[in-house]
Amino acid sequence: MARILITSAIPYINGIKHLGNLVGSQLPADLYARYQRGRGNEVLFLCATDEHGTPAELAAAKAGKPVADYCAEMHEVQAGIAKGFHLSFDHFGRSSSPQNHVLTQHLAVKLYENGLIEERSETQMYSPTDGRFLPDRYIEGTCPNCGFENARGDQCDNCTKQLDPVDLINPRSTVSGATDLEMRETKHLYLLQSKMKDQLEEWIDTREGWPLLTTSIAKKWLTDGDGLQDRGITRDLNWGIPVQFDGAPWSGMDGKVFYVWFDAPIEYIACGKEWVEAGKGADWERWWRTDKGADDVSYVQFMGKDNVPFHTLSFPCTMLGSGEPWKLVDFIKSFNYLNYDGGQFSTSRGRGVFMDQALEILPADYWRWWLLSHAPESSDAEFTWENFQTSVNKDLADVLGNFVSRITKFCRSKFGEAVPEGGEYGDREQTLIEELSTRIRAYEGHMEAMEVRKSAQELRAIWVAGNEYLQSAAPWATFKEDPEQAAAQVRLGLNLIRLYAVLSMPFIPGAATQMLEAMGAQDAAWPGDVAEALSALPAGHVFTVPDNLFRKITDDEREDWQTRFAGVRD
Ligand code: B3M
Ligand code: ZN
Repeated sequence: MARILITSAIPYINGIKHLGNLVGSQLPADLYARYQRGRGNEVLFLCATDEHGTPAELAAAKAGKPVADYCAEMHEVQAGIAKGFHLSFDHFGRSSSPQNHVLTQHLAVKLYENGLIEERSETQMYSPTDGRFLPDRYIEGTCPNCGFENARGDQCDNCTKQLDPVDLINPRSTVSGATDLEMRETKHLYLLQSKMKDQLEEWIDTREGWPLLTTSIAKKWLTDGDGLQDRGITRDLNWGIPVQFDGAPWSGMDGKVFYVWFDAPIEYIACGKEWVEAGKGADWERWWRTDKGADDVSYVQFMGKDNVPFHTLSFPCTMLGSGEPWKLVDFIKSFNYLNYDGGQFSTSRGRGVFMDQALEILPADYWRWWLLSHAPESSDAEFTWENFQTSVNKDLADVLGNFVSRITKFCRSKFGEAVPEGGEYGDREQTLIEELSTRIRAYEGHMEAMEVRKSAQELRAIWVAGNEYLQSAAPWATFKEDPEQAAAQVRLGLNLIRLYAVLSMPFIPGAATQMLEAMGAQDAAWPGDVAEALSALPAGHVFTVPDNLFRKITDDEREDWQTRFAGVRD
């Protein structure tokens, strides 16, 4: 039994994520976790909310809440939605957890002791009125380029020019509106990534079978311009993991916290500790420390392409640079972007479908199926309502749903709600078994390789094969001349439902569970020999006819939703 550690990029705490975010990390990670569990492997699947940084502080201020309260509430909201989408995390942690505070501070000390963290002095905007240094996004003023009056310290939203706070005309604090800002000298910690360049390059070069999308991004950062840059890892914020703490080897860092991208990936590990301390697991080090058994763990990370540099360079720099035996990632599965109906999803303009809204209009499986079968793997992908309607109505309702409904209803009307005896399987059945054997092995290969779209295509072909069999065997016609043979065909069909449930569980866990329950199946083991799997439900085994598994999306609904999600969410 293999041991597989899976992490999904951890979603920012501010606000509810859209479907593009979901398909870029959490959903494919869940697909893989469910598949590996289905294969009988030991899986630890971790995710969390990413709670630090300016966006969290600003969102809390906008909501008129203390940031700790805001994060606690939003964590619950995101956890509830994740549950609604059947995301099967073993633990959904929080980057603001005490465990992450301890581990982040510990790793910073290790890096400092190893000469990989350095104090640097710089001048920065200070607001005497607010009594604090202001990060770029807390300063606004007039853009020197276009005259826009509300340009931010880091960028002008009107002309998009990248700015430095000192460039702004009449700068003011967005905290208090104060204009008496001055430049003052302050210290920050820098992670000396440049010193780790060779070690990181060697590590990346020795990763086997990494997708080009992943390695090319990492290589670009390693070699472009002057090569890998050192990075400031502290910020002047109140909310976050304090840089000044008991036992810190530096001083004068009061009022500063670690940069959100420094502590967020460390939360992957801290989440393992949270999992144990929540009473859900026994030993996190077995997964995370190579000196404690994690040597034979296979570790896979899922994320959108914009997160790749942090996971191929910054985080490995922290891990390797600590000199401690941390488990490093074995495979990074990264995704392109999902666009929405001719444009982009936009959180600020409320354009596109957000996770909570999706669940309000349709069950999770409909979304899971469309998103996964159209995952933006080799290029960006686009959500359109027409395409969504077609996929749901054809793949789910016409192919899978119809198969289940026809066979169970026909059996009930002719043989009652128990698997009929009938004769042996004949040629037609043998042909089907052979086709299914080939397809199931192909499906396994694609799932192992995390080829999400190809897996979905193969699964669909497996459903289609059953439908075509039913169409040609036509037990309703056979029944008139040869009820024995019709009974055997129905027995096969009912067994196929159970098999489909097992194979479909990673994609559509809601419907798959319904199918298993209707079949009264105790055994949901992954199929080895297909002929054997198709005799799991013996003659006499009792089942029930399930409610319709999927309903069709009407043209009216499609048009209605298209208008509703076109933009501007309140
Ligand atoms: N929260 C960015 C994102 O959600 C960031 C990922 C952190 S992974 C350690 O895209
Ligand atoms: Zn401007």
